[in-house]
Amino acid sequence: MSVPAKPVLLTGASGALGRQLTRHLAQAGWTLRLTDIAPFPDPLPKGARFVAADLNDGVAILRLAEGCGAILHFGGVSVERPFEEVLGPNIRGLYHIYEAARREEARVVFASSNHTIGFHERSETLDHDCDMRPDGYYGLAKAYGELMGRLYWDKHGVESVFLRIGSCLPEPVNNRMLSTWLSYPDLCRLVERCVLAERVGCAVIWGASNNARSFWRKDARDLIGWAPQDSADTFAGQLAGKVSGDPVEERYQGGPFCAMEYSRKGGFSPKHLFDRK
Ligand code: 15L
Repeated sequence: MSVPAKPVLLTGASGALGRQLTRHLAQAGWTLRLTDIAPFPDPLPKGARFVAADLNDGVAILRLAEGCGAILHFGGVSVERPFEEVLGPNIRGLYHIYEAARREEARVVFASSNHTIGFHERSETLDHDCDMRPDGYYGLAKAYGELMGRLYWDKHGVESVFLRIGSCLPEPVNNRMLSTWLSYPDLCRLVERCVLAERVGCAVIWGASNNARSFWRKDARDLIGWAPQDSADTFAGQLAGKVSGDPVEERYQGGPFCAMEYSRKGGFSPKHLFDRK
């Protein structure tokens, strides 16, 4: 595997995905600048240094990005939370990341999420250019991030890859994840390609392994040269019946995030004026 010419900044390095990426990319010989608001819990691998920082602190982010050729932005709140908790790290923080990328002429690989489109029904198969239908403040902030990247591409030529990550865990744990699961090795290979690909422009990739039950179809994977090698299909026997029993959760792609604080009255009646189906 090749090594990028410049150091790579990874935010959210102390989180589950950040730790996987750190191990994998350091092993491949990459020079990594790691950051997170929480301390890095593992021994620091060769070629990596860690500086704790809050994404709200624009000056700290600009300093961290100095001389970097790519920013892997995996930091911020990673689950559904009240708006005020999401606002700082996920909205203001994104602005700091994109300002740093503009200054350094760096490429951004943004850990977006399936929760940008969570209110599409599970019966739909989506392409990268489908409507955004966020299922909470977290998904909304990820949608904002993708649009922020679009703005910086159109106005400043900052390249971005938006990874709409499904469920990135060691193994799928329920029926929904037979569609949404992304293995750690597939994630690592995907991020590698996002950085090493010659040109990416402003691209969306569905972050899911090669799952037969996938909700998602077209994206920019051929452009960056990535094909997932793992699949949730091998877990189908044990997980097919593993459902929550919540009708909102089971109806929509975003699953449990859709059901949180759900208060729409009248169930799914077609009488709803704004129902699109
Ligand atoms: C995400 O975006 C979350 O970060 C993660 O915690 C999972 O809930 C995942 O989506 C999912 O939808 O399974």
